[in-house]
Amino acid sequence: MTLQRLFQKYTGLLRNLKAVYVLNNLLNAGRLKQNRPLYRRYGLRKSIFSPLGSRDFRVHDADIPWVDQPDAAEKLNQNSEYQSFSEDLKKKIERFLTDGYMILENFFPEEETEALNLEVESQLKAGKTAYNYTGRKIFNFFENSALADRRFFRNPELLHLLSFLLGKKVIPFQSLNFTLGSEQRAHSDSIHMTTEPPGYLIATWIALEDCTPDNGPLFYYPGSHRLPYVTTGDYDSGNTALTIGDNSNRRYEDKIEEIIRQHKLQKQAFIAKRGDVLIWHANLLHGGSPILKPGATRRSMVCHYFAEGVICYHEMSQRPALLPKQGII
Ligand SMILES: O=C(O)CCC(=O)C(=O)O
Repeated sequence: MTLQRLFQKYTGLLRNLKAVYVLNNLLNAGRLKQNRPLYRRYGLRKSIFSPLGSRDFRVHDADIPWVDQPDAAEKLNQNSEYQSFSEDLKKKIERFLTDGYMILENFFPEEETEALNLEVESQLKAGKTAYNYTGRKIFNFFENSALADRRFFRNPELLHLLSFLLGKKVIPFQSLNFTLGSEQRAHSDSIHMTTEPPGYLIATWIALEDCTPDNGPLFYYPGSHRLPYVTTGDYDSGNTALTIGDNSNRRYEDKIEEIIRQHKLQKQAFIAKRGDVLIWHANLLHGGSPILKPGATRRSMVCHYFAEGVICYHEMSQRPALLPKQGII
């Protein structure tokens, strides 16, 4: 088992030590090398193996994703790629600007979602894959399954749309498969997967079975992507020069709850049908509803994508992201 796989199971003290991540960075030097020119480009003077966080970028680069620019809607009409999309997709892209998400109904046929569910189930049974330390998430199942990889994680039509939405080519970064709802509290992915310039992350959420109000559906807060990005400097993370604060994630989620109350954000549940895909903006607040029917399954897959040519890191754990080898530019 690689150190990284071992760490996915581990929940103890070592998780809080920045030095452990530095060691892991050194062991994965090949996957960090591409950061050297990026650090130079964005004026960052530090080792590619060092801890990395938003405090290292006191002034952000002027590059703002086009979807977040004030004249994004007007720019669309002059965009030839946009003109090539169907009328239905054009409307969804327009709504993405204001809502921070879009839903592609019935994107995957039932045979494909069924085949993926069977593969997940049989590999879990055979011990060829496993949940990580959360007990709910199966990390990077695409590494175990050509179907998960080619049809879901690297689906050409989705990659094309995601690259359009980010305005840069996307790098498939990570996938998570669930068999039960996550019941995760509201958060923005940008605290976990962060970029400089900010906003260059995007995700797909794929329903592998029908959702109901009681099997822990995904929820989200439309329009919340327009709020400022929350960083570890915005709440009492407990981080020190050498450690990540105890319960840093809980403290972050408390902060998000406060923001939701303050802005009176309206929650919406995604009662998805099998095969539906939801695409969310890097800063859209979302999470998993409580499972009201004990034992009810809610099979789904989440895929996260960074953009090429930006610095990718993990603000919560203050470390550079280890991009997959094929993503190296
Ligand atoms: O599927 C869910 O319940 C939530 C997943 C999620 O929040 C995430 O992957 O960031």
